[in-house]
Order: sequence, then C-alpha cells, then structure tokens
Amino acid sequence: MVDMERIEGRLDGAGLRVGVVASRFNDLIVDRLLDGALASLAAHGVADDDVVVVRTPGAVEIPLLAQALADRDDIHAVVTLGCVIRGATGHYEYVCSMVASGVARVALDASKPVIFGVLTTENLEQAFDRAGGKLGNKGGEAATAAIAAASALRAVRTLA
Ligand code: INI
Repeated sequence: MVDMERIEGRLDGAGLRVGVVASRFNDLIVDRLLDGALASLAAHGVADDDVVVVRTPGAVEIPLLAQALADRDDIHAVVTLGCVIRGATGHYEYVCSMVASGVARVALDASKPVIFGVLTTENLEQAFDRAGGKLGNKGGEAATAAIAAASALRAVRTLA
C-alpha cells in the first residue's frame, strides 16, 4: 500500500493564540456568538490569556481589525463574528459583500486562518436560531474551525 500523509486538523488549541473580532451592531445576537466562540476556544484548550477580543462598530469594520490581528506574528488564527440582517438594512448586500470579501482577503494575505463567523440572515428569528438556538451556535463553530485550520496549517508547514 502507498504510504500516505493525512492531515486532518486536530482540535487541540493548547499553545494557540487566537484573535476574535466581534461587531457591536446587532449585539443581542453577536454577544451570543461571542459566548459560543469563547466557550469553544476554552473547551479545546486555548488558554484565556491567549485570547484577544476586539469589538468593532459594525460588520463593515471587521476586516480591518481582523487584518491588524492577523498581521501579528504571535496570533495564529482569527475568528470574525457579526450579524447582518436583511430586514434591518437597505444596504444589506453592500455590508455582506464588504465583510465577506474583506475577511477572505485578509486570510489569504496573512496566510493564516481568518474564519467567517458573520451571520447574514433574512430576519432576527433566523439569527437567533444560529446564535445558540435550534441551529446551534455559529460562533462556537467558527472558533472550532479556527483551531482545526490552524492545526492543519501548522502540520502542512512542518511536513518533512
Ligand atoms: N452592521 C452590521 O454589523 N449589521 C447590520 O445589519 C448593519 N446594518 O443593518 O446596516 C450594519 N451596518 C453598519 C456597518 O457595518 C458599519 O458599521 C457602518 O456602515 C459604518 O461604516
């Protein structure tokens, strides 16, 4: 059988330093995403001292602060959290597109995980469903993804 290297991304956050960028707009939702993210980081072994939380006014400002964190050599991954609700804004598409493309660009520019945990929903009910409601907590899922991706990245970079 051919020898094969498999890199799965272990869910062990020990030694990882993680930045979390969470917007204040729709904070009723985003605070729940933040709780979920912090609980997930702690559950996977990321030390409290190794978590830096930055709040932004809205989702539009998330990429800039994510970039400032991702540019630091001592930050291994960034989790972005926000909530854009279509019913509540006439410029929903612009806000969604700015935050989504900005976060994607920051990840590739920094060559490290910058995870998109920003909810984009039609209404408040859909947002609650994903912020600790019947569809889980997307903030927790984003934090778990950050740990898995950082671990996989480290394994790839240290391949023999
Ligand atoms: N910011 C959000 O995070 N969610 C929204 O739903 C939203 N709405 O509805 O407009 C929103 N707007 C503010 C935006 O992110 C910026 O903070 C603002 O435009 C200043 O740059």
